[in-house]
This record gives sequence, structure tokens and C-alpha cells, in this order.
Amino acid sequence: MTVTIARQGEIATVTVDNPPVNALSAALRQGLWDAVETLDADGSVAAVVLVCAGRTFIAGADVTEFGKPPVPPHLPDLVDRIEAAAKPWVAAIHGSALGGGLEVAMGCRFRVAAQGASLGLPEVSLGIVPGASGTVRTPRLVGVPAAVELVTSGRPLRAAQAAEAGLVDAVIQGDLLEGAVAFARHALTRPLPQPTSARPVAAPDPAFWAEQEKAVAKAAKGAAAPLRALACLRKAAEASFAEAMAFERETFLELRSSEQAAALRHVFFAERAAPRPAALRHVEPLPLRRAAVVGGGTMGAGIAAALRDAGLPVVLVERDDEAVARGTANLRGIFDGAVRRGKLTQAQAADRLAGVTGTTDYAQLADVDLVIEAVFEEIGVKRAVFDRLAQVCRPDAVLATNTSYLDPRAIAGGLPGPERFIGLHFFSPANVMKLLEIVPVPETSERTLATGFALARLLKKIPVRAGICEGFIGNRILKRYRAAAEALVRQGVAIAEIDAAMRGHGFAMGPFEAQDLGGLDIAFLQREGARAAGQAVPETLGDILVRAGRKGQKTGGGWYDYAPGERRPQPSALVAALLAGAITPGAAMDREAIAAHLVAEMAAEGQAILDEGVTQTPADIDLVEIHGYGFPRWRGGPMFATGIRG
Ligand code: 3H9
Repeated sequence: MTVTIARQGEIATVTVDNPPVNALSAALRQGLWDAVETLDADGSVAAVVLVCAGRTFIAGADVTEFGKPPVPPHLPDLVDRIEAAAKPWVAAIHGSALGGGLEVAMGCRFRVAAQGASLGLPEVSLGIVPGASGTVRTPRLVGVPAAVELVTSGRPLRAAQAAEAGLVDAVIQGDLLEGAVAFARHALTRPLPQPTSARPVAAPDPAFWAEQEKAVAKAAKGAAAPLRALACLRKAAEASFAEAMAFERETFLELRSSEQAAALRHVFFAERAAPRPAALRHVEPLPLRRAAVVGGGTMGAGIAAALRDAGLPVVLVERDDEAVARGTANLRGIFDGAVRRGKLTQAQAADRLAGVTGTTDYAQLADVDLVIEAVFEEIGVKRAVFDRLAQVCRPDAVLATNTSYLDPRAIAGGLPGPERFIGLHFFSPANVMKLLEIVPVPETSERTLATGFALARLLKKIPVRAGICEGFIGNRILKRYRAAAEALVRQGVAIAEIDAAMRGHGFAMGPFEAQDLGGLDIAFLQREGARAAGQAVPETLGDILVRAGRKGQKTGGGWYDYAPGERRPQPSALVAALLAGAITPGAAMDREAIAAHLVAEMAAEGQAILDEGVTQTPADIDLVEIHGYGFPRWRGGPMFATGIRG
């Protein structure tokens, strides 16, 4: 860590260099404090530019220090000290100014930002509130409504948006340091603005706060920090600066040692560790320039869209012209949807689609680096695809299957060059869902495996390596979860109670609502397949419903009834009658106990997965559940929540 001072005439520059992201460790806080003291005492300096080396401005407090006792100088004091400096400081921001980084910048008299910079207060995503004046200074710069959005959502602003909101004073085109020094020189020719803490803040009326409380609670889905952050902002609007600072500090310290904050820190570090497994650090992946997808159904089109979003040209292969047209239409549907939601412009959507070559001709795959197969989930169909791929693809091209239930070893068996074969299990919709299970077969080379992880980084997905077992990690735990939920129904617990319990626990949906949405028939067909193959698969309650034609929302009913065109589940008298023979009425369980039981079941399956070596760490299982199955992030995943850590 270094803090170095240089001079350009009467402008001093303070350069922070604390790789990888200039986090505010105790040493850096002290270094900055010393720099303020030194420059205050230097009569030849009229203004100071604060700039950072490396890929980003200060990305926040050092999260690794959160479990330890705080060491002075404390960040709120440092921000105050910078604000009270005898010379005006100008923060010159590139990369990200986040959390404590933005708070330091708000202590400066001015903020300028490079065009690509982003500025934000992501503390709520770590289960805390800003702890160094973020809730108190932000409304003084941007007003209360914009501060509420920034602080309670945790979403950053781009430089231009920040300038519009009043968070930065100028966006610098060209060289940032040069621009910042010129800005400082010009600023010295004019009266200085008030320090941020001295600026007034307009307090909204109580109705505003009531409305915000409702909206923030809804979006938080059980996470505590956003509402606590809102309370801090209200204090900032209604009390003095000093009182609001004291309130923020108290809230910050309380939340920092909370279980939710510990869970969210666990997820933070797990997400950062996942894309770069230590065992593969020395392995060079295959460069990915062109990719192909075989199969243009919902899954294949989603994967193709994800590849296009990452900028790769894609060949989409289907078995006949009609299927090519359907696949292309699926892709167009995805991009049109993105335009409707304001995620893409018409021109961007057209460009995404133009980068897809739909074809029936496997010869078009001669020069792709990666092929992902997403055809019908049947071993013969998949084998036929890989036999063709082995004939036409480059010998070093990675050949991947997106199978979710078949054994990848059976798909790869006998293929020439099996070292380039791998399972890449996407989750639907594949262009949205963050999870990617990476499933090597015994012959998969380290290079192929490393390419799988490189693909995940390119697609901005969270990769988790899984060993081979039925359902890999996620679907195996899902099966146990559903079975445990059905077992409760058999004991007489109401279906709607179980769903309500899981929603109350922080899931977007309960297990039965989720099955109605996705369809009960896929799992049913798998069970039937296993039965046909001679396996002893006991009859499930879901089987009874599917046999009665109840496959979920698409058939007007599954575990619940649905009014035509509606998605609101209604308890079903017909389901009660169909299942009556399988249910022993009478058991009562409160919602907390239901949720605790079902999470314990997930964790027990996770433990079995660990014991079998299907995955190496409980954190990987937590990532699978959070990013693939809607487990509430602020609970840290089923393993963390039940105390299985490490
Ligand atoms: C806060 O500031 C509280 C204050 O209000 C009050 C205090 C009193 N600390 O993400 P990457 C590590 S709360 C420690 O892959 P990128 C990360 O683990 C904080 N370490 O890079 C990884 O380590 P390794 C608010 C951190 O280029 C390496 O840096 N701030 C921190 O894709 C690279 O990370 C945040 O929440 C940290 N704060 O993205 C910002 N941040 O190489 C969180 C990162 O050993 N950070 N590391 O695996 C980010 O969002 C991204 O890191 C950033 C760069 C966008 C900056």
C-alpha cells in the first residue's frame, strides 16, 4: 500500500495504490490522514487532486476487516478530516467509487469522474448501511429522493447520471489526471462551494417516508439493511448533521455484526472466488472467438442470446429449415423482449440477431472454438449430435453438453478426443440466470475445464464445478426439497401454508407455486423413464396430479387452480379430493418450523453431496441455491444458514 504525493505547481496530487481495488484498509486510512496533514502544512499547495492507481478508484471499506475490531483512524473521521482540510480536495474518479470510496469522495470539495466511471453505495448488499456519512452527505448533494434510490437499492450510477444528479461536478473526457488538475486550477479562480456537510437538505413530508417504506420493504424481501438505511436517510433529512452521523454510526455498527451481514459477506467472497478456482490459475484456456449452439428451443436460444450479449458470433444449428426458423424466432423474441424492457435499443437488438447464423449445415462449425449442445434430453439424440460434431469441428474445439439429468460420461463415451468434452449446465432463461454448473467427465482436460470457467467469466455467470451424479448439485437438492415438501403435505400440512412459509423465508415462490409455473410434467416424465428402465421410483403426489391432467399453470391447474389468464394460485378442492387418499390429516406446523425443516433438508442433501465429493465446498452449494433456485441471498444459502461453513 502506498500513498504518494506529487506536485504540479500549486496543485498537489495524492495517489493511492492499494491493489487490487484500493480498499480502505487501516494502513490506507492512516496514509490518507497523513497526506492531509502534510499538505495542510505546505504553504505552496493551493489545491489537492486525489487519484488512484490501478483499475479503480477506492472501491470501499476493506471488507476483510469487518469481522475484526475497528482500528483508528476511523473512516467517518477521515472523511471529516478531508472535508476540513485547509485546501480544497478534488476526487478524480475512474473505475468504481463505491461505499467508503464514494464517502471519501463526498468529503472532498469537488468530484470529477472519467466517462466510464460508476459511483454507488452498495452497502445494503453487504447487509449494512453506509458507515462513513453516506446516508448523511448523499442527500445534501443529490436531494432526498435520489439519495433514497442510491442508498436503499445499492445500484451504482454511471458518471453521466451522477453528474446529472449532482453527485459529481464534471465528467472528464480524455486523460483523467490532466482534466482533474485543470479543473482544480479553474476552481481556484472562483468562490469555493460550501463543504458537503454544511449544505442544507430539504425534508420531505411524512407521506413520502410512508410510501418509501412500503416500496423498500417490498423490494428487500426480508433483508434488513435497506429499511435501516431508509431510517438513516430520514434522520439526515430531519435532524442535525451531527445527530444524523451518530444515528448512522450506531446503525452501521449494529448491522455489521448481524447474522445477515455475515451471510452476505460469505456470498460476496464466494462469488468472487468462484470464477477463478485456484487449481486452474496456471492453466491457459482456449481463446473464445466464435461459438455454436445446437438446438434452438427455449434453452438453446437462451444460451445463444447469452453468447451474443457477450459479443461472440454464434452459429445456431437445427435439424431442418423449419426448426432453424423457430430457433431464430425464439432469439428474436428474447431480443425484442429486451427492447421492450429498455435493456437494448432497436439497433442493438438488430445487431445481436445479425450475429447469429442459423443453419442445418454442420460444416459451418468447422472453425468454432466452442459448441454447446442443447437438444432434446434423450441419450440417442444427443449422441448423434456429438458424433457429427466430432467429424466437423476442429480437434481443439470444446464440445459441451447442456444436459441436466443424463450422465455426461454416457454422452461422451467413445468420442474421439474426449479431453475436449464437458458438461455446461445452464439454467433457464439462460441469458438471465447467473448460475452455470460445470461438469467435467474423467477425460476432460484442464484446458477444457479452464475454458468452461473462462466462458462463465465472459458471460458474467457464477460458475460452480460439479461432479457427476443425478441432477448434479442444484437439481439433486431440488428433488430432496420437493420430496420433503410433499412429505409435509402427506402429514396434513396445507400446500398453501408451505408455499407461504417459504415466501416468508425470503423465496420469491414456494415449492408448489414454482412447480405450477415450470410445469409438473418434466419431472414426471423423468420418473416414468426411470420406472420404465426398471428403477423403483415411488409414486409421488405430483404423479397423481399429472395423471389427472394437472400439469401446472399451462393446463389451468396443478397444485392450485388458476382462473383463465391469471397467475394467482387458488387452493383447489379437486386437488384436495385427488390427494385425499394419500394424506393423513391433522398435522399442524407453524411457518417458521416448516421453513427451517425444508432448509435443513436441502442442507442435508448438500452434506451428502459434499461427502461424495460432488463438490468441494459448502460455499459452492450456497451459490448454486442462491443463483439457480432463488434461495434468499441474505440468508447465505442453505449450508451457511444451517451452520455448515468452511
Ligand atoms: C463500505 O465501504 C462500508 C463503508 O460505508 C463504511 C465503513 C466504515 N474489500 O470483484 P473483483 C477483492 S462496504 C476487500 O473480482 P472486479 C475481491 O475479493 C464496501 N476486498 O474485481 C477480489 O479478491 P481476490 C463497499 C475486496 O474488477 C479482488 O478484490 N464496497 C473488496 O471484477 C477483485 O475483486 C463494495 O461493496 C473490498 N471492498 O470488480 C465494493 N472489493 O482477487 C465491492 C473487492 O483475492 N467490490 N475485493 O479474489 C466490487 O464491487 C468489485 O470488486 C469492483 C471491481 C467493482 C470494485
